[in-house]
Amino acid sequence: MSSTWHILGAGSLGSLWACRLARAGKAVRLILRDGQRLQAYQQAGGLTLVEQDHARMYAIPAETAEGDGPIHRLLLACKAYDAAPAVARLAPRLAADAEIVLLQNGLGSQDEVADQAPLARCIFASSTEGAFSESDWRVRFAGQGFNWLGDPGYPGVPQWFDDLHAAGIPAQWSVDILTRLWRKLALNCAINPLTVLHDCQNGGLLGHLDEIDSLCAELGELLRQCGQPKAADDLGEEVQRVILATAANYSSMYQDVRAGRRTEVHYLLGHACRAAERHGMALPQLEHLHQRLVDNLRARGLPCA
Ligand code: NAD
Ligand code: KPL
Repeated sequence: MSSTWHILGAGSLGSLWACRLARAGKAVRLILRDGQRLQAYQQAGGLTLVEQDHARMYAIPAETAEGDGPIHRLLLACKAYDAAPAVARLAPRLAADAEIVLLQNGLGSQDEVADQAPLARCIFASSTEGAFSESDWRVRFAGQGFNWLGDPGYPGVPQWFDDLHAAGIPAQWSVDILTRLWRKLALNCAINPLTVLHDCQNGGLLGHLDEIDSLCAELGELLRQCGQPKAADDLGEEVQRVILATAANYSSMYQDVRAGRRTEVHYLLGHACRAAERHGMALPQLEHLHQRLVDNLRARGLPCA
């Protein structure tokens, strides 16, 4: 099996992973959107990773989805709404033993990807690392964090897992990756939409703790109904801890809305509301929050799914 890391998406997290793996001497190839992006990348000469005040360029080879050769190991580092279409384009190149690492936040996109690549092993990831693009092909590592990876269908650790440690990517194999993803989704549902609706930093939500408490109660009910009771444990307390620890930050959804970018609402609050509906649950606070967010996004001319 080839040991090349194909990385789709040279945005924030994709570039962060690509540069660290390349720095550790691992074989990496970027997959870019189209010929125009490929040409622009080749003119730039590589990806630049900025850590504190140190910037270094990595001349990582790149191609488009239509490039040659089979793909055995794919890191999918695009937004949740781009994940399934991206894999559909790559499907003809996926080897029979292909493994796909899914870096998407939220839930729902993982199943959409699995539908496009039914033979591939899909490994789900949940990341608390932070990175953002300063400009094209230049990414700043903005926040130390951690990565949990796991496969809900099969507990075996992939043979390449040590590549991550060798590359300085903090990671742990997790047999309860779905619990982690649900917990993060619940935190994002309790915090991110309200920062958009109240137009505030995370800390601004300290003035709306009643609203957050009732949302957390409904989210807890939903998690238990979805077979994720551990993800519901002390949810309200953790939401408050995260709000305090990130009081001066703007949530990722707030930043997307402010920049006029599409949000991942469909895979966060949207996913929670669809799961509640599937279970025949009435969760009025959550549904009302979703409706207010959808109206807000629509009024700004942004996609609401
Ligand atoms: P990003 O928008 O910075 O990067 C995504 C990249 O994928 C873009 O460059 C885009 O052009 C590219 N892309 C999309 N479709 C493509 C295709 N078909 N072919 C080739 N390239 C394609 O996004 P990001 O911030 O890196 O986020 C990726 C995922 O990681 C999201 O789900 C996000 O919520 C999650 N996440 C991000 C961070 C962070 O700090 N940035 C932290 C935790 C989780
Ligand atoms: O993950 C976050 C985000 O902004 O997306 C936090 C900081 C937890 C807020 O929900």
